[in-house]
Amino acid sequence: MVEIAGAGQGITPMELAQATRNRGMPLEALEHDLTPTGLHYLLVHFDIPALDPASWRLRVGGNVTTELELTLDQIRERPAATIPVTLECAGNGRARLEPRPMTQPWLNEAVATASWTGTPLRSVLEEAGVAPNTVEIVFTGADHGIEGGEELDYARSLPLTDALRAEVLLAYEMNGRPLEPQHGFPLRLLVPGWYGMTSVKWLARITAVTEPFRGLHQAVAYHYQRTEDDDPGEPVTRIRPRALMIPPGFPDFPERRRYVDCGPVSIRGRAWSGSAPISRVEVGIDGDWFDAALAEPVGEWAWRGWTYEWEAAPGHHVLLCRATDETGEVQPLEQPWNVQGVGNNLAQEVPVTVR
Ligand SMILES: Nc1nc2c(c(=O)[nH]1)N[C@H]1C(S)=C(S)[C@@H](COP(=O)(O)O)O[C@H]1N2
Ligand SMILES: [Mo]
Repeated sequence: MVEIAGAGQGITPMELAQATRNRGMPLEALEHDLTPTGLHYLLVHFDIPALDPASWRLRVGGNVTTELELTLDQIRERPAATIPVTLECAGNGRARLEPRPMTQPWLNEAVATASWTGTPLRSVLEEAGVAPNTVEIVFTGADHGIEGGEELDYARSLPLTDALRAEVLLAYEMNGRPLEPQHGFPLRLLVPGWYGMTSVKWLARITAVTEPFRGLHQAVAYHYQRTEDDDPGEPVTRIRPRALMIPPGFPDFPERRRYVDCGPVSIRGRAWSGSAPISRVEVGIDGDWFDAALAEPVGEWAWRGWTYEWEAAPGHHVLLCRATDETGEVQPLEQPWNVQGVGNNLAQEVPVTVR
């Protein structure tokens, strides 16, 4: 399904068309605890649907005792929760893989943190009365297209136990305002801790099912496939640990190499993991590793800041950073290659010239 670039093959017009539709978060925006909405990364497979909130309905059905049809106002009247959540695209880091899987060519910037407001999914499922033999809940978006040779709506499922977790929201506000069209207006699923594909935008239907959902975005896409032909791969689920630094100093244009003055340089960034809290961030300088100081997390499901004070000596240097979470998982220093280019949390590398 995903083609692999040939040796030395540059970015193709198809990849460029993806990249100009799907923006990343400029890494200097790691400065903000909560990413301003206009700087939040964006990923849209098909077209952004224009949905009329007056006629839009959320339909809840399938293996339930009571089918529901909810208006946006009815959803907004339900109990609400607001939580900061770090979202990251499973394809983040893809364009740094060698050879390169040829779809949305993210470098490191497909991540952001917003404050999301919505109603817990659990209470809606309880009201519908999910029948006991239900295995998964399927979430279908209002967007439609062709992918993998098949015409379909964007749709993903969650095991029932994950769907019932308290932090899973049906979100209608981002950073205190109604969702922008590109982020799923009027309503999206928000699954903290999981890679972004799980958080279905432009939500139209929620369906309880008795067999695992086999839709393309669930059963084929978002798998850690080692080979295209004989390995379906393990499904992509929670976000792997990652630290990113704000590239220090200032850049040149268009190369974006960094320049700093010699002396003390404060290196700062953010780190997150979808499985467990971040326990350690290390900064690599010309091959040696040093512990960074950790700030309080922005929230249970959001990134935490870190800083390292570097005494910069004149010359060319390579800075790296890597995170470890409380499960002991640490970012790799060699690429975790796979066919679809998902979950590449290879440590970030920033070349710097000190003047
Ligand atoms: N309906 C629908 N939901 C979707 C997508 C999509 O294309 N259609 N993209 C998914 C992917 S791959 C990601 S990474 C996140 C991105 O969310 P954002 O654009 O709000 O940052 O939305 C997810 N939800
Ligand atoms: Mo994604």
